[in-house]
Amino acid sequence: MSERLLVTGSSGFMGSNFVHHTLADHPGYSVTVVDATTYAANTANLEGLEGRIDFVDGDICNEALMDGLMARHDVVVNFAGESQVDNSLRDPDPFIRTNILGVYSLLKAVRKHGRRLHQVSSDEVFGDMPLDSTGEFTEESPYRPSSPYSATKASAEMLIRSWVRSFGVQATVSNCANIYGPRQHVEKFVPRQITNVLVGARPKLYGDGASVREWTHVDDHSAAVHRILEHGELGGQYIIGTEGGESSIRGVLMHILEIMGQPDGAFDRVPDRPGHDMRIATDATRLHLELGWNPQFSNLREGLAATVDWYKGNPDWWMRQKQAAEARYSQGTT
Ligand code: TDX
Repeated sequence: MSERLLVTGSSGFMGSNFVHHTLADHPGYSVTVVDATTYAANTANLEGLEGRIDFVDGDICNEALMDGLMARHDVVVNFAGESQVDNSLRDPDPFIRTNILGVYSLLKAVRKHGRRLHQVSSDEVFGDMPLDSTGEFTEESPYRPSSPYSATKASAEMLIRSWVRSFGVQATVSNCANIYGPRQHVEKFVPRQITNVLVGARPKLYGDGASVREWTHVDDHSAAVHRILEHGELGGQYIIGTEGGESSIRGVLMHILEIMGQPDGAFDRVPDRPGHDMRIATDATRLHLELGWNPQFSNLREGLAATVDWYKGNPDWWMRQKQAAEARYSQGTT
């Protein structure tokens, strides 16, 4: 019998990529998807998969729904969550609810039915490092979240750890860096700037753009999660990061401007994000050595060029959410 996989947050950027990846490369799974269709979802992301997967419209905070779903699935991969730092600064409520209480609801169902949970978490749980630092976060690093967003992701991980230890729940956690690629919501840095250029607006750089992140392509992220599902140690934690993928935000913007034929000064500086994480860098050695995962997209410029092409070719996908996202930015802290 095939393994029965439940994917939450399946209509978002990373969740939908994972569903496509699963159907293409891991035919041993039967797949059910569940999504609350918040602003971050786009039902077009799973178009064409009717008949190949089961669709459920629902919220991970709905305990009765999660209980019923876990009764008939073997493993749940949780992509559902609020993920934009700036939104969490404007209103932390949905973050507390979905990112903490939603994971609590999943834990209850997984525990009751003796199933497995994989939690998609963030490298932002570790906080940041000074810009002139050279170290990298590992799975052993202390948790020092800076924003309401990262505090809720860290909280969920704490719940999971304690459920593993106290109740023997089968769970794994991955911490990814900044993921980019096709179908990412335009509130995030890379698609925001690409679509700004496409609509004739200027890209927006927080402060001087010196903050540093590590960049991983979404296809590589999906492959890494499958490695963990297949070979990961239960109760284990794996950082997903791309060696050599570290770049300042300004550096990423310079690539985008060059790829899109813009002069390198064609952007606006806007006030910095409060509490802004300066440098986040991770060490994914455990995933490489123990599970043999290696990213396919190791050249950031090439990955960005392919991403620019996707946004150029799919204005209908992003135009509506662009207006809504920019309206949110215009009332916000940044
Ligand atoms: O318009 C912008 N201008 C800008 O300079 C935006 C939206 C962002 N930035 C800066 C802030 C960050 O230094 O770019 C960097 C990246 O910003 P985001 O895309 O908002 O991502 P970040 O805050 O780094 O968090 C991301 O990485 C970890 C994801 O949003 C998280 O969900 C993930 O867990």
